[in-house]
Amino acid sequence: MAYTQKTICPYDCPAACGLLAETDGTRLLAVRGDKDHPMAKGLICRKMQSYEKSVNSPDRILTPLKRVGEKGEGRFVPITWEEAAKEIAGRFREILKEDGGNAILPVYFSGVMSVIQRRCGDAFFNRMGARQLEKTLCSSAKGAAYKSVMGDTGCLDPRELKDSDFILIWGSNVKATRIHTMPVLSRVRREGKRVVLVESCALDMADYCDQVVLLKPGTDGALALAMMHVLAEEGLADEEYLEKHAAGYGDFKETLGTYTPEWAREITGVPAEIIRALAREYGAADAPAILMGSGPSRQGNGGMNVRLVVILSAFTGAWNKPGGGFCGSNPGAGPYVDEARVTRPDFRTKARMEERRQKLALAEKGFPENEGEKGEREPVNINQLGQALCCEEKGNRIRALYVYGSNPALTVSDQSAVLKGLSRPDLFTVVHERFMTDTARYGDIILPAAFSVEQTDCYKAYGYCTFGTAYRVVKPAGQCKSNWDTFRILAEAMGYEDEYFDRTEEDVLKDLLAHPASGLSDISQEDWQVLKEGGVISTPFADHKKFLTKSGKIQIVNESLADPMPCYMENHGGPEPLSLISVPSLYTLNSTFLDREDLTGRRGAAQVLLHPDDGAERGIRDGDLVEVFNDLARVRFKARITDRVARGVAAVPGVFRQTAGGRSLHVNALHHARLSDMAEATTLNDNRVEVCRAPAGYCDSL
Ligand SMILES: Nc1nc2c(c(=O)[nH]1)N[C@H]1C(S)=C(S)[C@@H](COP(=O)(O)OP(=O)(O)OC[C@H]3O[C@@H](n4cnc5c(=O)[nH]c(N)nc54)[C@H](O)[C@@H]3O)O[C@H]1N2
Ligand SMILES: Nc1nc2c(c(=O)[nH]1)N[C@H]1C(S)=C(S)[C@@H](COP(=O)(O)OP(=O)(O)OC[C@H]3O[C@@H](n4cnc5c(=O)[nH]c(N)nc54)[C@H](O)[C@@H]3O)O[C@H]1N2
Ligand code: SF4
Ligand SMILES: [Mo]
Repeated sequence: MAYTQKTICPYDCPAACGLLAETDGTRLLAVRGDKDHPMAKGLICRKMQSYEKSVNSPDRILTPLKRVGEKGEGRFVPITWEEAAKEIAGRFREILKEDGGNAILPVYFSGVMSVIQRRCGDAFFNRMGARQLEKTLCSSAKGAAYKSVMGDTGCLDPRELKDSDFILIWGSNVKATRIHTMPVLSRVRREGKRVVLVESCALDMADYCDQVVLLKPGTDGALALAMMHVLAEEGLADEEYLEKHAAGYGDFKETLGTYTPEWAREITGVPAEIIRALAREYGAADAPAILMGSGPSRQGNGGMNVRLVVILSAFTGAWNKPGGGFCGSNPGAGPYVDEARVTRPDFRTKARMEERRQKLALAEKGFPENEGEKGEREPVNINQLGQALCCEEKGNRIRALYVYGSNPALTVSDQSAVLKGLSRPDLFTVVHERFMTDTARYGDIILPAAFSVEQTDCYKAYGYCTFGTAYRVVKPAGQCKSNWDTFRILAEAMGYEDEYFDRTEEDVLKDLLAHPASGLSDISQEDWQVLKEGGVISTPFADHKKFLTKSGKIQIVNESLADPMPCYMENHGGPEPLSLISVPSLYTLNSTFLDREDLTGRRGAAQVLLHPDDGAERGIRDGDLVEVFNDLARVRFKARITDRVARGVAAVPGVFRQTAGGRSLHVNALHHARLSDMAEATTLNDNRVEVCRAPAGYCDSL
């Protein structure tokens, strides 16, 4: 008989929606939104409305596999878990002995956004003393920039936007990535308040805004500076508030003189009168809110851009008013749970000590010191994975790669370098996956991964003040295993005897709840009951009037930064005439959901969006097959001509399979592996390209 059980969406999305899973005890039959969820109230996106199609997909990997073809070819044979674990542990032990932990690199990112399944591999690889990964593939520059101004002060929870009287959406495709904010936008507009969009590509959002300001990518800082110039010049900045609550306002104000709207026009492409009018409207509002996405931060100057927009959000004293301020960073009072109980940084110290003991023992026996072993190497930045895998330097060579919860062959910059690295015959690659992804095709061993409904975990929504627990709904299909269970098996094969690896994921969840961290320590008995049984609770909104910075003030000037005084900074740029940016697709989530033809079919062919003037200049018409190229690669797309992108922009929605339509490379092949000014983060929106019509004879099935 069918019944329902509460669960939580595991994907990389700010909402972590509550779901009701319908099951007969063995199969997931259907999924719908949970009306009891304190924020989503039953609203979920179209991607998850048929989650059972993914969970029950005939394309799932159901047994461990061993490669028999060439790397990337996709030919494998089934093996048992015992065989797989023995081979993996054998290879890892051999590499550890010869080159130490530096030569083994674990890669995970955002496949599953929970606490236990996402982070448990850290404990296993800490125990091994493996190479560390700098996980800055998404919004780290934005987070660091926000923190540099606001410290640990929580930003607005999107639910608070209902009280705002002017909403400025700054570089966010809300319809795709923040669907729960759409009703709030309609509501404030119905009340006669305005919503303005500052974007480089307004394809999905233009219909939901009163005005669209299209600017050149990477120039957000110039627009923010010019707006602050107008606010200061016309007495619209709240000077009393800023003198009292912001550090460095006086000095910053003195720098604003040169940042006129006319100056910004040259950089942003936005007419000076529009900048002036936008600043005046923003300055006249009582509680204006800026809702910022991560797109503008994925630039060589991304940190500075965000810093300036965050400062703008405080310039009129809006943080003092309900609904006013900044939305789009971390709103919660978390971290709710003590993640170190899962990640076990102490295991790394233990591993290092063991390594040192072994070395001393060898030295005593008269063995020469291993040439390659020079202590712990710098972590590998995930944005430079291709470079790291291709590096031949002695002692720095990665010999084994273990990928889980990520599909770097499609999502990391400089795709050609990533694929070249993955193709290395001497690289031992393990991929723990649910589907035969483009990364899995390069695996030596593939382990079959469980879905969220087949495992137990807890989730903090990163864009809202909610926290929840979800217990296993159905048994894993075939021989699939959760990350937790997989690392337990591998730990046993490695001979790790720590009590930690004896526990079940349910034990770990119990342990986390028994040691709550801030945000969970003083919740009500009813809320504890919800978490015990599986469900989501609301946690308090942050206090936006108390600034959790070192000085207790908003840090306009921050002496701890390379550039203490905020200023205009250029991005990396390049010689080609067009700026290439990525836009989240309505139908997929990075490379997740590529298994779902109902979604990818509606998404259609890989497109590049061009402004009509840019199309006309190149003789490109809507629907033409085109090549987008720069010094790194040439990649084919279907052109879509629209005045909803800024002049000078080539915008690419979504992530596409390497093998789709006979293509071998996709948009990430056009991305340099350069890093941002803050947090060494991705600069996937900071690449220049040229576009031309594809030469005749091209295959037209994209
Ligand atoms: N449907 C769907 N939902 C998703 C995702 C998805 O792919 N699809 N991705 C998930 C993930 S991983 C994340 S991180 C979140 C948030 O995902 P993000 O990637 O942060 O996306 P958004 O904030 O919605 O949108 C970024 C916007 O920035 C714009 N942009 C790019 N460069 C610039 C620039 O220089 N200046 C300005 N002003 N705008 C620019 C793009 O046009 C785009 O509309 O969404 C999550 N939710
Ligand atoms: N061109 C372009 N590139 C991008 C972006 C873009 O918008 N455009 N977005 C960037 C951003 S914001 C992000 S966050 C990154 C995301 O990049 P990735 O971290 O690579 O995320 P996904 O592409 O969603 O791939 C996640 C994989 O994890 C697997 N998975 C899911 N759950 C589990 C699990 O429980 N266990 C295991 N072992 N595997 C699991 C899924 O099957 C899927 O293949 O991509 C970045 N790259
Ligand atoms: S992908 Fe986002 S909007 Fe869709 S169900 Fe999951 S958390 Fe909710
Ligand atoms: Mo992301």
